[in-house]
Amino acid sequence: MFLRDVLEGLGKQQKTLPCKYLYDEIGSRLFERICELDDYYLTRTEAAIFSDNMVDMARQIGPGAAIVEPGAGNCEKVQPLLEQLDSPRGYYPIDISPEILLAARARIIAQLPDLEVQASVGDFTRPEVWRELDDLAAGKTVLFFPGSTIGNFDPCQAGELLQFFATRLRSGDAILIGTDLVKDSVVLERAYCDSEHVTAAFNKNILARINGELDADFDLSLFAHRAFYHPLRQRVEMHLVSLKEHCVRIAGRQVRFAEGETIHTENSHKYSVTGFNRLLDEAGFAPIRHWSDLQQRYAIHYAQVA
Ligand code: AVJ
Repeated sequence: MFLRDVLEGLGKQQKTLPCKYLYDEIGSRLFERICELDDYYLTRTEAAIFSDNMVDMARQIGPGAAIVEPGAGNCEKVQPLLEQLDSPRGYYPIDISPEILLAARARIIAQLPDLEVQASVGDFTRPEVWRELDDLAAGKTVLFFPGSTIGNFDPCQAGELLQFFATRLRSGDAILIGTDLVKDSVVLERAYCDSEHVTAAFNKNILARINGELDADFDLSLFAHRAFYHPLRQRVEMHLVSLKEHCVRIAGRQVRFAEGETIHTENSHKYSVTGFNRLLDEAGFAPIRHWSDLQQRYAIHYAQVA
């Protein structure tokens, strides 16, 4: 529950907020704008890897596959794949934002009228939303998990999530998953601290959301966006820094902020190809191959349930 998660996160020594709450309708739209920024190379690079290798990927997946997409959002990335695949069985997007998901579903149905499309609204890390997909007709299922979404989870949780995915699948089923690669910290930090301040607005929106939904009085002008690469943890951390000592009221409770104290709002983990293959392997997916860009900024992995 939102209130419980917020109070729990802000009650910790290092204050945190679960990053999934960044993605309400406004947050999801801000994130779409981030994806179009020059500084945010991830989306563009991934799209280029897909378009350069789509025929190859469709051949690797083979005919009659069902595509399940956890965290599908606007479902735009999957479209070229669905068009390239040999007679796909169906497309099953899952997302927590019903507005964006249902609009996307209508668009896909209009563009690919012969394809079965069934959208599930919910948190894809919870078993409930997968129950509706339990009886997908026999045949190969491929999880489509682009966008480096897996990077939001720390490696331990990421391994657990992949394992959770693997147990939802049958032998021979597969995952097509995008990961941002470890690289120069200047390039990484520019991607999360963009010159147009869209990421700052995206980060602060979580406070606006708490104000709107939980009867709180965060003053957004008292917080600054901060993002930095942590080389040992191999992740970009996103924080909101309190600019002075003050108190915030949330649903009748007081939360105190010291000057310079931060709320840790998101992690974006980076992997090497070998590091990610190890994670896949430990989770029950045999890594088959990967595609990357010339600059080795980003990788798309294909792995199969043993
Ligand atoms: C949606 C998790 C892939 O980590 O790059 C982008 C989220 N946060 N800018 C990422 C994000 C700030 C994004 N992912």
